[in-house]
Amino acid sequence: MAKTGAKTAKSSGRAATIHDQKLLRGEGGELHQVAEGDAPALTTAQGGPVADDHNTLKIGARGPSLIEDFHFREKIFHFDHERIPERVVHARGYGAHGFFETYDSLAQYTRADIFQRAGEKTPAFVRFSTVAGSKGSFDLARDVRGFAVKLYTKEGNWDLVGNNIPVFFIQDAIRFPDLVHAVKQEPDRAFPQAQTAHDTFWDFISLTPESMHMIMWIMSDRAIPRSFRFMEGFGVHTFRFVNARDESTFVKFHWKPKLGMQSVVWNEAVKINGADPDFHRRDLWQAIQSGNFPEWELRVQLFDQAFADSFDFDILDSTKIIPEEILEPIPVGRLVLDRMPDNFFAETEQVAFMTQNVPPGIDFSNDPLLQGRNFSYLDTQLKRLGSPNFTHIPINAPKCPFHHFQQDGHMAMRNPVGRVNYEPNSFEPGPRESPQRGFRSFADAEEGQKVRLRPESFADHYSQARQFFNSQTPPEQRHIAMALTFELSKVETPVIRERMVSHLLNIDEGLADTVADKLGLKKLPKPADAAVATRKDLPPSPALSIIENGPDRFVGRKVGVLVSPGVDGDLLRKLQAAIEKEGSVMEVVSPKVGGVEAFDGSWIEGRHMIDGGPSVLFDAVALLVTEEGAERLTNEAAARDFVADAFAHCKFIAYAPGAIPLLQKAGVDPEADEGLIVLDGSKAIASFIQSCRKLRLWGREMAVKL
Ligand code: HDE
Repeated sequence: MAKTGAKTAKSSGRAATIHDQKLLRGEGGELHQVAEGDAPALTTAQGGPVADDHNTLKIGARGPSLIEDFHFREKIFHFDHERIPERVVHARGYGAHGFFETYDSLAQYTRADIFQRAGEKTPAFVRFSTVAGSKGSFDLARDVRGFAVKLYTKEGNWDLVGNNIPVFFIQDAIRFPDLVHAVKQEPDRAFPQAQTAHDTFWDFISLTPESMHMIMWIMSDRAIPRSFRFMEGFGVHTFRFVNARDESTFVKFHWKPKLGMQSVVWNEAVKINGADPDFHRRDLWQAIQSGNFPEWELRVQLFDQAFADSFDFDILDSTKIIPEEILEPIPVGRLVLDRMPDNFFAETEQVAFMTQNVPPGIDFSNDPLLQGRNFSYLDTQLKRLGSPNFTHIPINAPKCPFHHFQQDGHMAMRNPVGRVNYEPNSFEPGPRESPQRGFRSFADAEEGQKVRLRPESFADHYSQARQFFNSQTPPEQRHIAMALTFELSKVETPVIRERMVSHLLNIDEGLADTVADKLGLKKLPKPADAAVATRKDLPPSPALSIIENGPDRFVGRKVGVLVSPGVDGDLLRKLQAAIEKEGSVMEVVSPKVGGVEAFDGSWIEGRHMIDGGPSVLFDAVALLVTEEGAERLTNEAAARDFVADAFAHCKFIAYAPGAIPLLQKAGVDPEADEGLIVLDGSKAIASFIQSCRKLRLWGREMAVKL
């Protein structure tokens, strides 16, 4: 019986896979002979060479499997344990390596080594993320983006665990679990995924007036960024710099993207999520792999206690900003991302950020949100990574020398060597504590009673919300109104919608009116009564608008060019040259992905077929189609959508005269506005590129009623 089984395995079992066939062909013999020759032998995790990786050990070819099959057992056991818990928030993220370069010495303010020498380069790892969605959710959720930076300084890791929005929903960390429960999927039905547009979120928010400033930000275009590369980042809390004389200066950290800020519109975001759920990941991957390294400038707002005392709001309150017009952020260095991780899990998934990782010279303020975070991040790493030895994982290990006596525990990769694992001791000269070089907490004088109180100075929840709204351009204000309407239209409980409108009345009456009208409220509710009396009318802060601070450059952006057979090859090449000269990328969208033959007989390679390359994936589009091609494309819904969406999303559209039938069939008047540019030569190409620098033609928006 056993004899027959062995024979069957040899003759039919192995030859059954492509892998085997390839190897057999290569050597013309047995599988193991090939493995021992050209390729390294496959082994178990214990290092034992494996003879057969495709068939479990059985009694006969069709018989039961044997427990004795240690290779199968090990392989399936390891597979069954591949997942670790996803982050409870910020589960979906994407990271990259790079460096931070210090501009000038900041020794006057801080003794942190990273800020002592001009030109000093410090290795960095950054992880961007969405907050609410699971690991596999889509990139264009309306959400805050995490902007977590790990700087491997010579005095240990400094983690600046920030967001792309400078304020937060709550003032005290004790409320965080409730906030997160409310935003995540509702517990009975387990939906919606990665969305704030549901009852429990807006119920919590409408009962939490301190969240109103943040609500303005997350209902703005900031929550649907075009790319990680075009986002700002913020440390959010007030921190401290402490210098060698133990003097403290308050500091707020800002990251400014070199390529300027840019967002998408909501209708576009929804479509991107379908067309390419990995849109932000792919964007960062492509940019870095092609050598276009994204860059941010670190700027700091520095202030002393006297400024803090004179400022309208409490600098310990994370629901408030210090407007840049009041306190100018000073550039202190730049962050460049220039290398993707070798392995996503090993680096991006296992990276452990902790707000409490600060080097000597950087310290905390009493912000109750920050204080709570300092407590939370260690727990979360133990839960996620499973052992107190998570600092042994290379991505989390410091890159400077380190010496301590922590030992043992699960997965200990390195333990103190020798006899001595304690200090002080009389056997070894070190390591020893170092009052001079070590971290010394700023010796702030504290006294008071133990209380659970929110300070009065945290009470004004509407002034800065109103200031943010008033600082937006009209299209941006419209987007906020539409976002609120969309979100609240998904709320099924009418009283929650009304409660939200009653808060909006305290922010801006026009905004409240519009939202109430679009929601079909019969009459306006009474304004929410929480602390309205304290509301101030603050001057607008132009720095808060994305559109006002547009880059006026098209570098780092992408143009999609729709082509048909017979396209003018020369014009296409000229267009490509102009786009690339601008520092942007051109991708060809063609009826078949292989490409098309141009009129001059040259072959134009396609990057996408029309279904796979909708215009939402691009910043601007060109329609280089012949009249015959255009006529044919009018029959394809994807081609009509390509044009109609580009127009509706206020993008610049260049078109060869032959494209007119396609424009018309898509409902776009070829002469509707200056954003439609006839492409009939080099001059027109230049004017198209010039227009693209504005990124969008917002003047069109009212006409298309986005
Ligand atoms: Fe976090 N946050 N957070 N957070 N947070 C986490 O740590 C927490 C807050 C932020 O890419 C967790 O490793 C509390 C503000 C980012 O790996 C957890 C509070 C800001 C990331 C945690 C806050 C952030 C996290 C979950 C209220 C902006 C992703 C997984 C006091 C300044 C880091 C993890 C990465 C992640 C706790 C509020 C930013 C549970 C208790 C405010 C960018 O520890």
